[in-house]
Amino acid sequence: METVILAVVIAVVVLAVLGGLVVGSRRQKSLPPPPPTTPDITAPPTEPHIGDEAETPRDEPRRTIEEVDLPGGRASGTAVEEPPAPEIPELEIPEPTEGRLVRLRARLSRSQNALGKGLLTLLSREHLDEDTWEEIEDTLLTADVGVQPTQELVERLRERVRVLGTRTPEELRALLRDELLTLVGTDVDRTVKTEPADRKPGIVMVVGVNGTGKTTTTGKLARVLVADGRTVVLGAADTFRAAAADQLQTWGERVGAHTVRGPEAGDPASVAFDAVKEGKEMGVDVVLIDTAGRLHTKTGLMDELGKVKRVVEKHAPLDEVLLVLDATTGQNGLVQARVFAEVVDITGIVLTKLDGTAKGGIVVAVQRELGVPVKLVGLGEGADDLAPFEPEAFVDALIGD
Ligand SMILES: Nc1nc2c(ncn2[C@@H]2O[C@H](COP(=O)(O)OP(=O)(O)O)[C@@H](O)[C@H]2O)c(=O)[nH]1
Ligand SMILES: [Mg+2]
Repeated sequence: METVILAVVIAVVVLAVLGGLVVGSRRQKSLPPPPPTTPDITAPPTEPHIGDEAETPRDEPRRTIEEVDLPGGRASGTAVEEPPAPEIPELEIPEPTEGRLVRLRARLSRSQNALGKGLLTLLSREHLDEDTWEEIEDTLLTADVGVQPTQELVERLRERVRVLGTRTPEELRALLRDELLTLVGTDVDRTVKTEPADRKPGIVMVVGVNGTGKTTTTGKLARVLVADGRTVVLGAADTFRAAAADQLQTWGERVGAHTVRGPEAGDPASVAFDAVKEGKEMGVDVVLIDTAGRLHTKTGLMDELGKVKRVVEKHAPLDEVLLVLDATTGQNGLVQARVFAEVVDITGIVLTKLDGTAKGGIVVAVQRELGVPVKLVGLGEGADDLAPFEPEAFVDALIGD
């Protein structure tokens, strides 16, 4: 009798468990979580336990192979307990630099609409009266071309339009293109000097106010050089935050460029010195030095940048000092430019964030201000969104096809 009762009890328990499993697996079916579009790397790796197959915890969708995206493409379906061993990053092959500005010309659409199209529309008016010329002037000023260049351009346009008499849209376009090109300047050497004839490595220092895009530009420039077949060492002379050096190092690792860094809050000049020293020892072609821009007083700036320059030049003279300016800051950028130019000899300008502004005329203004050519332009946050500045391609982008 007792054995019968025991058998019944066991049977009931077994049925209850099986029932639970069935319900569990049904529940699982009714729970297909939409696969997240981005992998949740914060979720702990799941380890199979008894019962896992039957029921998925509702608060934690099971990860599938597609959802796991390990760096370096080492995705695998097996869950691991240990964090993955440090990856040797796969080297990227940057895009060739040839024709980048043409590829990125659509990014100048804001400037194109505000400046190029605006001017063409105004010039196409049947009667070019005083008011229209004033509007043309305003358009140029609003695009940050600057007062002096604006007056020059308007004067020349007025004269040429008068001589022309009747005008076709093609004639006007050609005329405007010509005059804008004259303002931007076609006869200046805009190559970034990285290869002195008599020694290696070439030394480039990147300066500018915090947030203008110095580190990004240094990283992008490293890619440009690598794309052109050169070897590069990076010097992280922004020692204010470890994150700044990390940021630069990440850029370097992507293309196989070694980054020299010092202790946090260490001496920027000695990092720069060491970078050139290591570059020499490694026999690389170019050393790029990223600097800090977090300098509140002109004296502080003088002291620090001046010292970096002096110390580096114990190795060899700097081949290029690039001033990075944020095109969206307009006249403020010009004030900054002036201060930097007093501290170090700027040899080239990098205008960043031209993709986010209608003020493409700043190219003209800043060259006038410093008497130094714009050599590179930043047209986006992408790794290859830095282009050599070509006046023709730039003006063509402004006035459209
Ligand atoms: N849209 C756009 N953003 C840029 C460009 N250049 C840099 N940036 C962004 O500007 C921010 C500051 O850049 P960073 O290099 O850290 O500036 P730094 O403080 O001068 O070193 C970052 O978010 C960059 O992605 C550009 O040409 N276009
Ligand atoms: Mg920086």
